[in-house]
Amino acid sequence: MQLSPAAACDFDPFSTEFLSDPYPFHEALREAGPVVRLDRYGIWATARHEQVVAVLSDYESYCSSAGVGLSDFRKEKPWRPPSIILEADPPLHARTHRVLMRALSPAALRDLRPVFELEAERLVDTLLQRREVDGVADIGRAYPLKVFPDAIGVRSDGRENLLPYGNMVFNAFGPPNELFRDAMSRAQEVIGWITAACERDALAANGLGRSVYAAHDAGELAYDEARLLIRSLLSAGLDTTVHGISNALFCFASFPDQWDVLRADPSIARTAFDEAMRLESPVQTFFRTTTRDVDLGGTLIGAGEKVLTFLAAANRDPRRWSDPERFDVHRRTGGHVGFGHGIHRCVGEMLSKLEGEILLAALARRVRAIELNGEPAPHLNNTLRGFESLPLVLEAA
Ligand code: OVV
Repeated sequence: MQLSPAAACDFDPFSTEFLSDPYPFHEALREAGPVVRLDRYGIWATARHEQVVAVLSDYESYCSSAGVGLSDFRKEKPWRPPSIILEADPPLHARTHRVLMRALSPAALRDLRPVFELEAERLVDTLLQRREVDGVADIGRAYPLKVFPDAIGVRSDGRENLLPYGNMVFNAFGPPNELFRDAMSRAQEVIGWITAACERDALAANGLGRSVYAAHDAGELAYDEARLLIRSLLSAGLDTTVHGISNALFCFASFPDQWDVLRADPSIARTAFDEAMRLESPVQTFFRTTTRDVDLGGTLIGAGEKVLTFLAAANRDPRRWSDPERFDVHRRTGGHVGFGHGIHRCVGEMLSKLEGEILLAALARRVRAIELNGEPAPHLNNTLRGFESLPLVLEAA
């Protein structure tokens, strides 16, 4: 193949302007070529589905152990000890991945369904007494903040540290900008609480967290590795689902005909949630680092370079999706990269879909209409897309 120079581009994908409304920038990035050069940070990037999948499929050429944010761990000290699953390559990754996949497998999650359903019904009871609600505070945060820490077995005191920690983690994948600095303002106490909450004795005996320590007891992991995997669950498991659920509500408020489709058949709630994760992906971006010279979409990239993959742009690439901006709960969502792709694909996918499916189905059975009740306010984060508030009116069925 003929190698061509990539288009240079001066967007800052971590600026307020970009993060507030990324989609016009995503389109420009996709149209600029299969690979672009982002001069401001001296990095490569791709916003097309084909190349994003190519990068994420080839974990030998595009590694994670140099960090999956802008910072190159080979040159800069990471802000915390690296994750031993997210920021790791095989063979370490294979060993830790196996443990978390088992801890979060469908079999492990089976007993959670009735608990999640009960909590969803309780939440809908209180929502319908109110009519005017905030889709973020009252639903998107309220539901995962109850069911997720309970499922893991996190201690009940101090749970208010969980979202600030996730906000730190996901801002830290970007540059050290104001978002990052603000998120880190209370870092010491938040990290202190998280560190303590990851210890075996801090976890409830019957939670999913303890099953990670069972792998330590079986000799698969060191104690400190088990602790770091609990930290991964607490890092990745809450902000993502908070925004996932809030963003799904935003999709339905923006496409009211699709709420009618779901109400007519709440059994499609899981696909509907997945379609929302395609259209309004909570995790917008991740980086990889090249381990050798590579040809990506006809552009030569040298070894040791950072490559930014725009997952959310790939999820709206018209080369892959028909009518990509349309929210269609009957769409065949397979192939979207909102949960990633390849060996690093989200290990919490089944847990997040259990939350999304159960909550959307409970709402669909009892809410006739979801309407916007004011301007949604974005929650800006260097990696996550979501809302700070989402004023809604819920009409009882
Ligand atoms: C997927 C993800 C996001 C953030 C943190 C982690 C993983 C982790 O392993 O700590």
